[in-house]
Amino acid sequence: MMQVKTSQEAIQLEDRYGAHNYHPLPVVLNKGEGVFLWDVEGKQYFDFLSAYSAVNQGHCHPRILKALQEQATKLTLTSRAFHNDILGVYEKYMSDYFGYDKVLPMNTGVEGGETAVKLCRKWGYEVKGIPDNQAKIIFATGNFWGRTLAAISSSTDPSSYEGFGPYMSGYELVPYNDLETLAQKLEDPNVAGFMVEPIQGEAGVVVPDEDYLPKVAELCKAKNVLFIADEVQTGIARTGKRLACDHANVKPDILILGKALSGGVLPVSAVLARDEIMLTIKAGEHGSTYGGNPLACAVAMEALQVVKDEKLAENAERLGGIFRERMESLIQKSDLVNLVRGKGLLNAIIINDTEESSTAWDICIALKNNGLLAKPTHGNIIRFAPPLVITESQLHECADIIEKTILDFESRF
Ligand code: IF1
Repeated sequence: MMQVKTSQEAIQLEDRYGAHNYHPLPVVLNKGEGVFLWDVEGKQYFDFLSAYSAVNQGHCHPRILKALQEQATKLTLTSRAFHNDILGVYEKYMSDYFGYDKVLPMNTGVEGGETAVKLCRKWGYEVKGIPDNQAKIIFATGNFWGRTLAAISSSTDPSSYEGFGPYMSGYELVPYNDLETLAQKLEDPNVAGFMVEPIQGEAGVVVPDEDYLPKVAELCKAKNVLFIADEVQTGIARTGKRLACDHANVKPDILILGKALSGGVLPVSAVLARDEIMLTIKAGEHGSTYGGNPLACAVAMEALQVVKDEKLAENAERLGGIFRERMESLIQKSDLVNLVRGKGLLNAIIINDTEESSTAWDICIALKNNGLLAKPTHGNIIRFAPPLVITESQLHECADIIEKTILDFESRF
């Protein structure tokens, strides 16, 4: 097999033979361990993106790799045409861990979202009694739940939806964190569900008011509408609790998980719901070749056990507070940073420049040169999301790098 010798060579190969559907930071990685990544030339970095919160347990976690390796020598895939000896064990583990009657296993986060939308519509027709093909699902502006046509049909970000129409019908939009508009939309008897991120990731780590999620749950219950929480990015301890919804003590009717459900080892997603909702989908009405495969089951159970055993939610809660304090003190010293926001170890800083400016990107290049990898989301916002296994001293070391980089950057202009 061909081996690249330099970063340059790897980038050239991707440019020539790969679709140009991403614009990555100019760094070529070939090793990951815990909070660290190394590039082809051997330079070490702190990972402050965690593959968009898929590597909460740290890169190549030994326990998760061991679970993968052991299962891989026994049985990797049966498809759902037959039973196997680990799927039921996994389904019970997930139902107990998150407190739902049943789980529908899928692979990517967006397949989880698609599954939630199909369950919600089916429940709308069979349980709520919405006339056929009239079911509506409400989404919040600024949402991001993936790249399929059903997902981009709810998007308000032109870079997600432009050029891919026509779009899915039966969707309605309300402003995020706006209860009044949501209450108005819920008056429509054909509304089956409201799908929302407890904290909007791609929109730039937008944290809603304290009372938003509790009121969403209350309004949905009052109008017999399903509250669907997309915890693909905020779940699995990222925001300092098992789920971001746990901060608000609310339990969504449908819960969507992905990313760190597998600790960054292979794509695993899941949708959880009570029987009244889950059993509206009958045999042969939904599924996926790899959904719930034995490897995914083994890896996901170990990935979730690691979250519990290593108290990753508690660590994220504690260190997230310290990180935001460090950023607040940077804001005092810098005209370039306006604001820090987030929960647990899902945070972002807002750069004092226009969305169109390259400032945030240029700062991320400078951070890379100083040994820390992060990437802007939406122009002038830089997301900081390290693996939840980071230690307090490593966190301070990273905050030092961020502070030094931004103050040096500022002094140059
Ligand atoms: C890209 C964003 C983050 C997600 C939420 C579902 C999905 C995602 C809340 C779909 C996926 C990823 C997708 C990736 C970049 C990244 C991302 F910038 F795109 F929006 F994290 F914020 N729900 N987010 O964040 O999960 O199908 O990807 O497994 O597409 O560029 P997926």
